[in-house]
Amino acid sequence: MRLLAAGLALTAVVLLAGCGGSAPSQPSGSIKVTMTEFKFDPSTISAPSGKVVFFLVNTGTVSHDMIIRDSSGNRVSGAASELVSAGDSFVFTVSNIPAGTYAFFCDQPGHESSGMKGTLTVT
Ligand SMILES: [Cu+2]
Repeated sequence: MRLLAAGLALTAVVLLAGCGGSAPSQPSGSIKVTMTEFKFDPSTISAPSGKVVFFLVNTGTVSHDMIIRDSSGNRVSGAASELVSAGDSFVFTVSNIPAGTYAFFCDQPGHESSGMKGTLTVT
């Protein structure tokens, strides 16, 4: 009985480890953006208005995110990604963005001022 419990616990650990390693693959039609310390690549992005899907890939060593601001400096509603851990990727969908010029940046302390920002042109 004790052996069975140990076996089940081991199975659970293996299953959890398997889950942690499954990063999403890039959705078709998405815009791949690589995040490192401290930049986005590319930092100049163009996209058609409406639904825009970013595929964020963090190849750095600390967590990063991506927030979109309009030309007035206000954050665009629904345009903030989750925090993406080092080595992880995240599918960041902005459901309805109007044409215009936007800025994007990483909201982690000090990252934007260190250069982690870019320009998004929506046409
Ligand atoms: Cu960052």
